[in-house]
Amino acid sequence: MPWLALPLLVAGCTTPGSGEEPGPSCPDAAACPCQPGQTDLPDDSFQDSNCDGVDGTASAALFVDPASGQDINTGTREAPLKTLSYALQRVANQGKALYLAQGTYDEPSLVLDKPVSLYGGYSGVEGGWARGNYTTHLRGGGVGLTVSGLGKDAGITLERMRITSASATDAGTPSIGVRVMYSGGVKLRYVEVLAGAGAPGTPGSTPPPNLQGGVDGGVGQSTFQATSPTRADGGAPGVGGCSSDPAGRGGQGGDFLTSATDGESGIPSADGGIAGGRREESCPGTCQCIGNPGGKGQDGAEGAPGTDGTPGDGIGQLQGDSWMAHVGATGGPGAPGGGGGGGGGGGYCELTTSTSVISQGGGGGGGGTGGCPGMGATGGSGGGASIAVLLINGLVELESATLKTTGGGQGGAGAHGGAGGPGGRGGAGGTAYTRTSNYSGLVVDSTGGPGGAGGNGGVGGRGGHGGNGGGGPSVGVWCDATSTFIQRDTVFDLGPGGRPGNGPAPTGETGLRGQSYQCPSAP
Ligand SMILES: [Ca+2]
Repeated sequence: MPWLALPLLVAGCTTPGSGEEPGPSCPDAAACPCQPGQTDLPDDSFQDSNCDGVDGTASAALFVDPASGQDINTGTREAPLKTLSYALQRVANQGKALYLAQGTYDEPSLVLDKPVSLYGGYSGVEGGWARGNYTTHLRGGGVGLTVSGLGKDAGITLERMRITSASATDAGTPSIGVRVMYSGGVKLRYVEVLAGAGAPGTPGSTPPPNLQGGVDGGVGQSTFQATSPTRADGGAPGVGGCSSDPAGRGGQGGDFLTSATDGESGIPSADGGIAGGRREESCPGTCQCIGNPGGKGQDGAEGAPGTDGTPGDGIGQLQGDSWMAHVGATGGPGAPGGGGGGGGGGGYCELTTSTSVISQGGGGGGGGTGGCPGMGATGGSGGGASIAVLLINGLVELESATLKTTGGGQGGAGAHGGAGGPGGRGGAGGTAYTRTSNYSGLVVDSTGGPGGAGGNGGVGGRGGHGGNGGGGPSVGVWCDATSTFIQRDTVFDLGPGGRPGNGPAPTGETGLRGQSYQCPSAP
């Protein structure tokens, strides 16, 4: 019945009252008339194709308006809901899409876990639900929006929305604009995503100083009577403690016709004290005689510092359902301090005019052993990432999307290495007895030289500095091994990668900056 088909066509393509002549094509989409019963999805020319008064199908949607909606409402145009989270609970039972009015939706932990499309760009109640360049802004938390658990082909669209994530505040944590997990068939059209800044990384910590010192050297022997039966011995070196480098024994004091001896060297580099020389005096010119003192042993060498921890990278890794920073390595322990040198023995004294008037020198003190090594400091953690779209087992299609990142956080500074313990103290040199005698009617005092003090053990080497954390990455799309995305006309506007930590260890890596990371090339 062709006569019946023609009037239907005419009616279907004529806007009542416009007088517009129908045509097969209606070339100007905005002027194209509506037809009741026609399929009407929200489209790019904002066309009401089924004459129900909105772009899209009012009966297939719940309406949400943050300005004038109420969550006790039914979700119609006249009585819209207020929050996305409540609308998502409601829509799960009805299988509808959500039509979103302009305005800001402050919903910090929104999870889209039902196969529901979100269409923004509506004016809302005040504007009669016209659709156009109205800004629908979902302002989320550390993750702007999570899409989760929709299976391989959810068949959903997020359209004409601005989705922002808050800058991260907990040290080293990321800010992620949109996270799609375990969901495929997710399309983002005319969506602007802005990830906030990643948080700065955690600094490392310096361990407490190692209080364990070296072992003290022994005291040199003193001469204790007018004529000691034996020479004064040098003090024993300290033995034990952390250091395996021996300290030096003190030198022996001098005796009549026998020179004092030098102190032994400490290992690796502390010289022993020089022996005091014999000193002669004649009387009556001076009726007092003092032997030359032994030299002090040299202090032990400070232990070498530990190796610095290697810096963390500026990439980090996925962990569970999120991203985590890497940490700079802990520094190595320092080396123990070296042993102190022994003190030199004291010289003896004699009167040239009488070999019977002599006195012995004291023994040198023993060297102390080195102090215990300092511990390495812990490294700084990396700065948090700024990721516009994170995909974990996600398959996403981007069309005319704008992906922005604010930038990665600065890496935490590796800490200073811990201080080493003090060296053992060198032993004191032995003192010498003063001998008083009469010689040809004169009173003569003669005193041997005192022994030199032993050298102190070296300070333990400080621990290595902790590695500096890397800067946080700044990435448009980050994929795990099971994710990919395809895109058309995507604009990337990426903030900088974070700066590395600035501790004393070598500089770390600046945060990675790139449009995508580990995403396979589009099929
Ligand atoms: Ca419509």
